[in-house]
Amino acid sequence: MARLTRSAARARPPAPVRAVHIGLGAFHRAHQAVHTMADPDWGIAAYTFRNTELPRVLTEQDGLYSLQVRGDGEPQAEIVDAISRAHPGSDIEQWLADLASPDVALLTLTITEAGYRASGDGTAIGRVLAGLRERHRAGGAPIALVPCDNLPGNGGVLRAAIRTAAAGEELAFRSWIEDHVSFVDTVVDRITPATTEQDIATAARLTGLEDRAPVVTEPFSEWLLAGDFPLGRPAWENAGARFVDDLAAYEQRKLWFLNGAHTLLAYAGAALGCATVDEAVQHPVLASLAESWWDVASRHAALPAEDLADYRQRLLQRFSSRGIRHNLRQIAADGSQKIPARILPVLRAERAERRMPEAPVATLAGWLIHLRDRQVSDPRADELVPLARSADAPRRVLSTLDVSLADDGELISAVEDYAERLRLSAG
Ligand code: CS2
Repeated sequence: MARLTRSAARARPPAPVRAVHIGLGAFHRAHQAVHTMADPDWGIAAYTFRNTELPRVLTEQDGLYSLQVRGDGEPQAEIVDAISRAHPGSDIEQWLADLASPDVALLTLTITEAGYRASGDGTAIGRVLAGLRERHRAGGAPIALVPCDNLPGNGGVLRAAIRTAAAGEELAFRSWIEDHVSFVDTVVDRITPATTEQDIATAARLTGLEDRAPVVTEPFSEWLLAGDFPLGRPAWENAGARFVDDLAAYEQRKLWFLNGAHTLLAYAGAALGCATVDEAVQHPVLASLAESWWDVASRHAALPAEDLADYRQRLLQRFSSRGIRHNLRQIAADGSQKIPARILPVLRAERAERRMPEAPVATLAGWLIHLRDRQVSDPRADELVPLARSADAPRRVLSTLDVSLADDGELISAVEDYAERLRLSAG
């Protein structure tokens, strides 16, 4: 079988690089790259500082890969041709040259929630700062920075991270950042689990070509953006992106309803023996916990009740899809970075009204069990795992997220009791 390349796939030649991406993984390839493909004048230079295998494989395939869109019927495969070049993070020279280029108008980022916390050499924020420094030196064309991670106010979060990292830099550079770098806020949505060996076999069957880097995703896709693009942008709206003035209400809907339910299912679901999202939503206890989470979140969300009801309905369908095997373990990673955005705003609002909502309590209890019993992947694991195994664990673990919640004695006992309940039901 022929290898997937531009000539084998009869694809167009690579488009000129006008966008750079950092964090080349499955989600970027199912989301921003697909939107960019809708405008043939824009090509992406994509970088990853994590997985060195992927840029090599993509380079062998001229930047191409197949996207398997799995709904209820037979999966559909399309070849995505938006990536003109793929680079490992060790290509630092190329990275600096790309960011210095006035042909490049924007940088998109998928560096995970945790990526915005760390600065310094070798971190994503450190690389972005180095790139901006080079751009300033090379003439200082403006640029738009477009974070695509699940954080409230992600444009502002990125701006704050860059400002902090730039604190020791020259004044001229710092003022240039303030005046010429635009930080765009976004809400991104497309469920995209990690690719498996079986997906590679399916890609070959569907495309007739050997593709070693396919991506599997769902039919649903959403991208909402607010902010300026001083050197222009691809016509992402051709692929359904929407440009709005204020994202706050949509952000709540996405982060609380979708990601919050994911996090609930990841922890409570694993404690009850489930492995994937579709399995968890079939479990009667978890299904009713998800409904109760959506009821509670609806009380504090800004969008009209009918919008929220439709969104919930749609989420249930998306979560139940048999085509997408989304591992709870993947969602369970980095809880310390996810819970504050997804669960705590609603929990705080409920506690302020003296209610004790079951679903957030179940999430925290499940997280505690996860930290005690499983292999923990979290930037704060070294601190969290010993705390979770200590006496007084619920209070000490919660205090790492929010000290005021840790002072809430009723909440602490509720979490403790729920963890015991989950443990007993798991048998
Ligand atoms: C998930 C998200 O892994 C996780 O934490 O909740 O990756 C989720 O699938 C996406 O945000 C969907 O848009």
